[in-house]
Amino acid sequence: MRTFWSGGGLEKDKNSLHTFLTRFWEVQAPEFPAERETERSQASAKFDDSWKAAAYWPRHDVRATAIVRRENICPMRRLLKLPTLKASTRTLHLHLSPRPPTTSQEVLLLQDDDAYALYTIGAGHRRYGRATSFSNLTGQFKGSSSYPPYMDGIPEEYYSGNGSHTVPPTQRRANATFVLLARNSDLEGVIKSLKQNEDRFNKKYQYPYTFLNEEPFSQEFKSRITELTDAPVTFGLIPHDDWFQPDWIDEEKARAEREKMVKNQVIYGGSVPYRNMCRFNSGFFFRHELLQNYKYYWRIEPDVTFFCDIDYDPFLIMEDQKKVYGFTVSLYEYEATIPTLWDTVKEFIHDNPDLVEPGNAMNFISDDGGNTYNRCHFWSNFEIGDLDFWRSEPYMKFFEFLDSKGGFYYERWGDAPVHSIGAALFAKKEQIHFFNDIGYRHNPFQHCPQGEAHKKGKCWCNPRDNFDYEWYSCLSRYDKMF
Ligand SMILES: Nc1nc2c(ncn2[C@@H]2O[C@H](COP(=O)(O)OP(=O)(O)OP(=O)(O)O)[C@@H](O)[C@H]2O)c(=O)[nH]1
Ligand SMILES: [Mg+2]
Repeated sequence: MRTFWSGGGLEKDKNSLHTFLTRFWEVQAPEFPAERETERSQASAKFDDSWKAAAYWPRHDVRATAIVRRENICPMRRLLKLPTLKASTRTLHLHLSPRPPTTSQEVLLLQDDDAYALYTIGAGHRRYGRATSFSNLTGQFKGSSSYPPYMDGIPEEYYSGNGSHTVPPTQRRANATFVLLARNSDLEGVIKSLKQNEDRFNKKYQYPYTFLNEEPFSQEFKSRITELTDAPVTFGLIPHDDWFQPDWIDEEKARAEREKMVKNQVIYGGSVPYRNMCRFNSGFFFRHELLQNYKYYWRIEPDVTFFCDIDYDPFLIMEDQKKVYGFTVSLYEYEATIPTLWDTVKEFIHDNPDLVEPGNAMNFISDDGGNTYNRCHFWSNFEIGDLDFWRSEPYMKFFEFLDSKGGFYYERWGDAPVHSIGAALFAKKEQIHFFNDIGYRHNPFQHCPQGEAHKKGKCWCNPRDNFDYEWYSCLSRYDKMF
């Protein structure tokens, strides 16, 4: 038996362990506790097993059989110091237990026929820290790039000093704005989001706000918003043709499809304004005249929650690390809203192979190299992105092609899958960033930073309520790409 103690942040280790499990082993047939049988069968019906056990860890007791990938047997034997792990041994029994000796420690028990090893990871034994943390173990398998870059955290120099309430106006800023698309009737929800954004982040940084609407904003809307912030605020009108259903859409056909969706209880299935909104966000907002001179944007929606202090400038991370898209939650799209979307995407790729970026994030959106769409997308109610990326030739051509098929109206293509597929095809995977330290909720899901990140951001969300590795989340697919 051998015990490894980790001194790194627990969260970092959890993520690394997760990568470790999903990346180097194929974890199969987890046995869920009896009381979770319903979830187990739902999960098996929908998703592959490889990430399932890890997705449930560490909140539940999970037993699973792991098949060690052949090429990893030797390095594993060395690293885990399991002398009996013979080259021929590929099956291990895993026990991921939520009941270690203390709450800050988690246990991973590996067993094969002859031996077992007990690994405890936790924050309590810093003396043995670095050399034995799971982050380091995973790093040793494939060099430092064997886990997603976000797990390294935001470099310390980006944090403004503890207790400082403002960032000097002379300090470097990005060319960036918040973007809020809203109706006058969204005012109360917008106020809630904006006040939190001010308190958690923008009071210090003073980035401007850009509001967009297809109708003029009311005087009440404008005054209630402007009194919330010292940052510049502008209110823009969306050009008619960028918003409303184009004339060339066959309205009879579109109406019939809407009625079908209503009958099938597809969310927003009967709504034309919702479709206008999805199409506008997919292909027009970044071309609005008020956004022309900006490079980066942060999208905010009504009624969202920001849980943590953001003491660094996410826009500078985007700029300095050449990121083009940032997210906090990812999940599966409703199939009923996008029946022909992927075929259309494939047609586009077939006709424009040169536009697809090498080193892209195809593995996030497809499990079979692009043949089918796995419905994973980044939840676009939160986005920090590069406006020039959307304005670039590949994405513009892509959007025009999708739009020409009419799927925004004949189906109900969302801006979330459209942006996500665009980002996955035309950016390098490293350019898509998971903002792990931004605690965020848009009902009904939330990302709550774990461990050190939770503490650092003084987050007020319950760390147990975190969507990251729940069964409907796609984050493990994102992790697996690296
Ligand atoms: N100007 C304008 N904005 C809209 C309209 N419909 C939606 N929006 C905005 O578009 C964004 C997305 O709309 P939501 O209603 O939040 O859609 P959702 O996030 O998919 O669904 P829920 O938030 O769960 O209702 C929000 O910022 C809305 O304020 C509209 O008809 N006009
Ligand atoms: Mg919303």
